[in-house]
Amino acid sequence: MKTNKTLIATLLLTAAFAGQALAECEVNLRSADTHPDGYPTVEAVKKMGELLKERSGGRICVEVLHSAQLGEEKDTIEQTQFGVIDMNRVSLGPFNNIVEETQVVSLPYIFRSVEHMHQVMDGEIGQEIMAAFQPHDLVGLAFYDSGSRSFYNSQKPITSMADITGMKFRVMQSDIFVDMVAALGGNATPMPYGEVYSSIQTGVIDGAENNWPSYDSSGHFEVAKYYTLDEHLIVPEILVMAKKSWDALTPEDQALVAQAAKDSVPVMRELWSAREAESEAKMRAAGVEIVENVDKTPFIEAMVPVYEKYVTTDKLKDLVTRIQATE
Ligand code: GTR
Repeated sequence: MKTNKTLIATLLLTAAFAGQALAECEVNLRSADTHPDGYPTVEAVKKMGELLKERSGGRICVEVLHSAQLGEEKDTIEQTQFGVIDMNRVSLGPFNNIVEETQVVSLPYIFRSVEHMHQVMDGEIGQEIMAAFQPHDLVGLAFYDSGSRSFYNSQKPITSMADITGMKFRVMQSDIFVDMVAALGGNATPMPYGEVYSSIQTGVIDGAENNWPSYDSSGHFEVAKYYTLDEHLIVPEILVMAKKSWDALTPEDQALVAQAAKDSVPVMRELWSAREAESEAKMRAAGVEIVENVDKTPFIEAMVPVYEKYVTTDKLKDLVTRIQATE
């Protein structure tokens, strides 16, 4: 009897604490991510949530819905614009057809290195691109890393551009990437990330392109073991918030959100570097055939028509010139 009473008391106390914890969380920001739990982007947004909860005295929480629980990137972007999803961590690639300014940082070989990309995104140009999300009902909070993307396929080692002729690749949902593959002599199919594994497996496509951590965590290496380090894209990623969710916050809380997002960037960069090295080592150990010293010059030269097609307005021309001039 006594034990029962203790048990009931304990249960009541636990329930009271749980209730209190929930009640404290006045605002719960749901954040989408296509990547699995533990991936650097997912962990960085969780970290942002921890900082925010702490600094708001437990009032504002972030719930990261990873593993594409809320859908594929293109759909979650729309839902974030509508305010159905509060926050979203996405590549800038799928934004190309919505926010024109993101096209310049999605151009192949626009960045000479990840350091060059950091210089650009951490400075004035990054701020301008961030501001360009506002008219599309989104508030840009932070840019994250994504290393560099290279081609992989199930058929053969790609040692030069000529090997790409006639091959079929999946690309992210943006016209630039379709034209990029065409300029190299291949065929591209824009497709949601979640469909790539089975499409390679069933031979609908020969391969895709991505960075080491995505190639690893998606399991694509299991069905496409030839990876060529041509590093054609260094596309930054972004954490955005629905304007609707942003407007529902007080200016003080908006400042807390912005600061927590900013503070998650160095955390993300550290997680990213570690994960990139870890995934690369894992892929090598798994027997992936890597083509390392591919001559990038023909790849770079082949991109001239892509730049000509997309860099057409004065605004975009100016951005490209300033990016190229950034040390
Ligand atoms: C990853 C990126 C994702 C997604 C994916 C893709 O590198 O982090 O946000 O864009 O690539 O290829 O769809």
